[in-house]
Amino acid sequence: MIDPTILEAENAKRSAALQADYEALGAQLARRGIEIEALTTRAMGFGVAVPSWGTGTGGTRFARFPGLGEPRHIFDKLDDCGVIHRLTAATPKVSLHIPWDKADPADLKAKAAEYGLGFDAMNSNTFQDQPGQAQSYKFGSLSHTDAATRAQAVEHNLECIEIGQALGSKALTVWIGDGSNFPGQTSLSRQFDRYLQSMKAIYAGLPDDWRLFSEHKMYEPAFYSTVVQDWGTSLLTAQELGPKAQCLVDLGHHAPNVNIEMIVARLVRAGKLGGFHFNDSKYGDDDLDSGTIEPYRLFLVFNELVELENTPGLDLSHMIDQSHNVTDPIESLILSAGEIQRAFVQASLVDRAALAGYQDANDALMASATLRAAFRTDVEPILAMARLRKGGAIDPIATYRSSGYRARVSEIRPRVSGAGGGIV
Ligand SMILES: [Mn+2]
Repeated sequence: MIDPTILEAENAKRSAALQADYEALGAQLARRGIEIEALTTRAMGFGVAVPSWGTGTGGTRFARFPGLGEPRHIFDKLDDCGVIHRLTAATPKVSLHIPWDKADPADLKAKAAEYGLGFDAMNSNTFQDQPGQAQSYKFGSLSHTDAATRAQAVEHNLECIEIGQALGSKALTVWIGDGSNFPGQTSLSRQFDRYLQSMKAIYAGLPDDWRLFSEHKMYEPAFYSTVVQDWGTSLLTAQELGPKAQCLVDLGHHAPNVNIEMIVARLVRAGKLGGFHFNDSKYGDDDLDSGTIEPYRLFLVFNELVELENTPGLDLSHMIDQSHNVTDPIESLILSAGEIQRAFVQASLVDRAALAGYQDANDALMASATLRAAFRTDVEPILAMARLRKGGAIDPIATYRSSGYRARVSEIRPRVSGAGGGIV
């Protein structure tokens, strides 16, 4: 997929500069009492899952403008995920979406194995009607007033678990579009009761070593009320279901200015943080690439995670969930993986002893400055060295462009019609 000679040639062009930058940063960090090799080891151990659906071009309610060589099916998507992992060496897993990615699990496993990829959380889909489906989700799925519709939605989630088990996945993420568009349209409490009842049926079908993630989102497609609208409802759900149920935080699914790092700290405290969908947003959804709007907030989220990383039982699924409308999705996912890894490494070099001292002494200025000193540190040489040592690219975007991958696949993948809106 990526010609190894091109990868080697691209790395050779940059290796002397990287070595010099790495040594300079190492010396700078050593003066601060930080061992650069320890950070590089942490960077090498960090991984974030790519969403299969993110490899295609997204869209809005208004239109979708397809790109060249878009994946036709899950096997093309896995090829694209393989390219991303080959170059970044930081995206070892793929998160699948059913039914969009439905195929023989043996074939999926074989294809993923070609690229050394595994599978992160499975994602169910009860926000769309599929061809031939008996009951419609127009007025909801797991919380629908009609028992047969709820049963169908539960059954679909159980099927996602079954497929995931064959693939080696260990979690199911449930996000529903259920809610209402008018005040009075639904009973807010009875609708939530029905949702919980359905989730309990899914939970009952969960293997012992699996987790069930509840993902909240403040609005859309239900524009007046959404059943799982915030982390409070998500936590309530996870607590009511049991120990295998946890919350998934999608950074874009909050109102602007919401203190997401604080939500993260609270959910860890409750033993209920299961994972993330990373992205960024200017307004209120998951539409933009990680680190493009509020890189400091991404850092602050990781600051909490690093501070709490030794919490017993904490086991997080790091996943990306973005909609790529005007970029090559592979390039967006490559850069996003790097931005997420960057925030992790920057948070790892916070002087925690100094920070705790300033906090205890109520020295707000120095506490804040301590965080920003870590955030200001350009850790790119660490990220590039981590990639190089794992066989990836020092500059993954430049290498991807040199490889001609997109032009090559566009010859065998026909352009998908741009008519109608799109969902990612
Ligand atoms: Mn999401």
